[in-house]
Amino acid sequence: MTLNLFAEAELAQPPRREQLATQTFVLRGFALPWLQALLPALRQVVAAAPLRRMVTPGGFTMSVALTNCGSLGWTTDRQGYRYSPLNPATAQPWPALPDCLRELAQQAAAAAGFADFNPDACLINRYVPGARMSLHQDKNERDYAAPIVSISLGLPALFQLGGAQRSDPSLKVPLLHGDVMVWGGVDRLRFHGVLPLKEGVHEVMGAQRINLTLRQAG
Ligand code: MD6
Ligand code: FE
Repeated sequence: MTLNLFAEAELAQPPRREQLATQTFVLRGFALPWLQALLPALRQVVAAAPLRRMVTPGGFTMSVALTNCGSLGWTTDRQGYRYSPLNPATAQPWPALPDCLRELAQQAAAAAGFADFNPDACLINRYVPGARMSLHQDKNERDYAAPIVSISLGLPALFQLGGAQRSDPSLKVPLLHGDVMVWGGVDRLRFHGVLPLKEGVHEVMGAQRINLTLRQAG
């Protein structure tokens, strides 16, 4: 019998960790081993709390459709951005955070140097080709000490990682199916965004990108 030592060595590699800034990391492929459990759990979440294009305080309809799971969910309407325990579309609590998603987020945070991450909110963003997220800071969480764990699924995206000022130059980071980005600490308030999604069909996820961001919001 011939052993394919190269293939075995590759399987045994820990996921690659790229450092983008002092406390910003991309863990390449980190989510892949969780997907068999995670994808059915996400389907249940989305069935109970359908993805919806929400309106910004400025009156624009977002190109990204979103929903949430966890005890708090991020929403926007003409009144502003906020975290709420209820889904405004149904007046029901958001679906619970699946255990596999909490474990994945905790392990990713730990791999990036953030111990004891205990998320209470997971924002689920769905991008179809052309959808984008303009530069913003994440400032609706109560405590900036906790990191944010961001999981990318489906079509590749170009993530813009900027600085403390909107006008600072930004790094363009490709995020692929299964990649997990973790950032916090001194990088917590960096401006960031996602460039318009390119056309394509992903073999597992179809013609879309799903991004999950887990936080300690409350
Ligand atoms: C996205 N992500 O990747 C949008 N925010 O689709 C975010 O806006 C984001 O990935 C804070 C921390 C991580 C993120
Ligand atoms: Fe953000």
